[in-house]
Amino acid sequence: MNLLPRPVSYVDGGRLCEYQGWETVLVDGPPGGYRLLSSDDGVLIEANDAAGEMNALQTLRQLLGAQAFRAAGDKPAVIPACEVVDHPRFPWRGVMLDVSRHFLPKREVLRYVELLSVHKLNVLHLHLTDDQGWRFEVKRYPKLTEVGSWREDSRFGDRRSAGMKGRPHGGFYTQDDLREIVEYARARHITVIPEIDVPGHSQAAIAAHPELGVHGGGVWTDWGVNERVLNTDESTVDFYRNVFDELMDVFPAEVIGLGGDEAPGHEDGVLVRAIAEHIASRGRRPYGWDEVLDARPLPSNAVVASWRGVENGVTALGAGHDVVMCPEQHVYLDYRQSESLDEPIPVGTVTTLEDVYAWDPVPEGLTGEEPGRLLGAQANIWTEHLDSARRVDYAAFPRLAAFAEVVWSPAEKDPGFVQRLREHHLPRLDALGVEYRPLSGPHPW
Ligand code: TNX
Repeated sequence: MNLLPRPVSYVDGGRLCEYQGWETVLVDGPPGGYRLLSSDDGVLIEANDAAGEMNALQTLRQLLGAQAFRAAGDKPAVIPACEVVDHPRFPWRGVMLDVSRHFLPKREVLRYVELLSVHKLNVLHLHLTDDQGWRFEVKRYPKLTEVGSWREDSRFGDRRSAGMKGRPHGGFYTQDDLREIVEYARARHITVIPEIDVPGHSQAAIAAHPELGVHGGGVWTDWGVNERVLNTDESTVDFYRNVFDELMDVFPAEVIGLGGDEAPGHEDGVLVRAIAEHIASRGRRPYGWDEVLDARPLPSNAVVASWRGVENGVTALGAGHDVVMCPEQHVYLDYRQSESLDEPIPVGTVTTLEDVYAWDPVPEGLTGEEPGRLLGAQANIWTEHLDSARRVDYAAFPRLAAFAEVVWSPAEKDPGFVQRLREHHLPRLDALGVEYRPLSGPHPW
């Protein structure tokens, strides 16, 4: 079976048939699901909805072979005669991309949207601001990007970049850029969820507008938890209400991220609660890292991302919130892939391809409606040490393929996963030009 993510059922007809296009009909069934039938009569897709058709087309592309992931050719293709019955396990199959620590040009973000689609992932969470860079054009406050989007890349933390001290790094997306990304993703049934991080990780904003902070200071050139956080003056809350209004104009997503993580001195949650209430008052759903539980009572429609293990997610489910699991122990794709000293980016704890694949997003002991409020999971790609698309590729793949199968396929694990990946999926990533980490070991950079 060469399909990845693995479908619910796959029946190989044992023959090949000529491929001459497909026909789609809509039928009832689980969201995102489909049935694909290929025979000498052609390819029939029974899709449960428009997303289901997109998922079926990605499977069809897999049946066409790795060359279908290069340019489209006009020579006749053959595909197996088969029946695929398939639907996703979770509605939220996400990736968080940190475009603040290192800016990724728009074309690379669009490329990532395409890669998500290939893997039947459907949420792209963009971490647009942090201490080290503000990437979202705000028309009302142009200094946020004029000042806040540039810094010296002076402490890389990577022994091989010692010679790069002091090089300028930066960039930002215009609102039109972001609308283009949203539309490109929408066409692939991927929702783009933006995040502006408050009240910690806000030094880039404070560099542009010192009155927002408890201390002044420039765009941060260090990594980690920063003591220079936002203050809770009414003028600061108003400033951010205006920023989030522009954000919600650009991003139609129901879910809007406000960060909330690692903010020393903000344990009372006053600022998070004020922004969460503002987002909810606009008919949207505030979304925060699990520290936002300190800001309770939150609007009841708030969604919580459980990153410090899954326990905070379980607490949030108990408090009635919807939850997305993204524990750092399992799905932080910035973390190193082996103990080898040759890994280019020796950060975090070792998280192998097999570790990602072995993870199950559903903790034991959930009761009542809790399993239904566990929306799914996301893999997080923090980019302190990933300063280019090639480095993001190396960190993300092939672990993201394992993650995609975890959130799509039934909970039972397939002992043949790595072999299937090697034989059938890596050739597709090659065809797509993805610079993944070889299974044989670290890449000699
Ligand atoms: C913790 S996860 C952070 C990020 C870092 C990451 C590094 C989270 C909500 N906060 O600011 O980039 O660790 O792995």
